[in-house]
Amino acid sequence: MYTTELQKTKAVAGTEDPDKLAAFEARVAADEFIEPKDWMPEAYRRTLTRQISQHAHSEIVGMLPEGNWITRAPSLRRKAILLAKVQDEAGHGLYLYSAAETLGTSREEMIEALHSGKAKYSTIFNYPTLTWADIGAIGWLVDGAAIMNQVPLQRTSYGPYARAMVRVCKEESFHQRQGYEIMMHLAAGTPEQKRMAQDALNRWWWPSLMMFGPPDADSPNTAQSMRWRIKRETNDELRQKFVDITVPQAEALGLSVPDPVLAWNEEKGGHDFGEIDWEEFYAVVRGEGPVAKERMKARRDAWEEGAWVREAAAAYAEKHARKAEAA
Ligand code: FAQ
Repeated sequence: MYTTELQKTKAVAGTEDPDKLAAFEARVAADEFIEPKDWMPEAYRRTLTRQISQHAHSEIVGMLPEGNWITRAPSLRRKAILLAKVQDEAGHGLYLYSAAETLGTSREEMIEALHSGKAKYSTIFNYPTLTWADIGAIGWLVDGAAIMNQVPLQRTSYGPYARAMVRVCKEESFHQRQGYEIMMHLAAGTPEQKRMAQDALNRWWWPSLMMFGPPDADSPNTAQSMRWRIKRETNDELRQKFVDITVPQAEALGLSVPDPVLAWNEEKGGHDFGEIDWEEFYAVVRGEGPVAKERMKARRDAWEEGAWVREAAAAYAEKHARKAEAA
């Protein structure tokens, strides 16, 4: 990893004005926020555009697995909560696209990159939601993992991204609790409901651990992103924290985490856990996830079917601009 890190630093230093680069690095090291009009190395701009836009895509594609259950929620209360949660995810996507746009890439370009398969979105949203318990498991585990990753991003070095994360984290916290509450009810319900909760945990546990990305040793972006304080903690550090917080929550539910080697390690003050199936992870990243094709088709269809709304909004804005000019 050290060699890669060194090579990357040299590559950045080789193409940028050394004085500007040094001043930029000093500001980042002093924990100052970098703002849209500030000078920044091109590689910093590129990495942020990649990460923020992929984060935005994840929020938008992430509406699909849960949206699938809005019409089948078991009560009016559950339906209202789920509807609000899915709408929140749309809002997160919009803040994030706006934050990414401040770096100079248009929303149309970002969306085109998603629809053409060039841009990634989180692997987790390529798994199907088979039962109502999956909605509980997503809130508890997926939003739980998202919070673990996003709380440090409130201190990321790019101002617009950091500020978007403050609001997003508040909402994710409500999402996590609503998911855990569903799991509490199911786990304390009939034997069949408890089985459903356990089955959802079995299916969502490992994909949730994959959300944090490849191990640090195999993560091409972590070293540079940590130095530029885009990422404040590494993939493995966050994954470990997530396991340590979540295992006691599973115990409180009376459910078992599907990992036979999971054990508390007194010496390291954390859990040891089993090897993640990285082949599965990379296959899903390549677009081979169980419902990847359905997800992308749903997104493209929504984009095409919504064209008339975008056209009407643009025509309305133009009409008002003309009126304002004439006045
Ligand atoms: N899925 O070198 P690294 C949510 C890619 S939260 C797909 O470690 P990096 C809320 C990575 O892009 C979920 N691809 O990369 C919600 C890179 O490829 P690239 C979204 C992944 O960026 C809840 C390559 O592997 N959260 O949606 C994944 O330093 C419920 C090498 O990886 C965020 O996006 C993955 N899991 O670290 C919504 C958080 N992991 O781009 C609805 C912000 C890695 O070079 C319902 N993002 N890859 O071609 C991050 O913190 C980082 O980007 C990581 C990856 C940690 C995801």
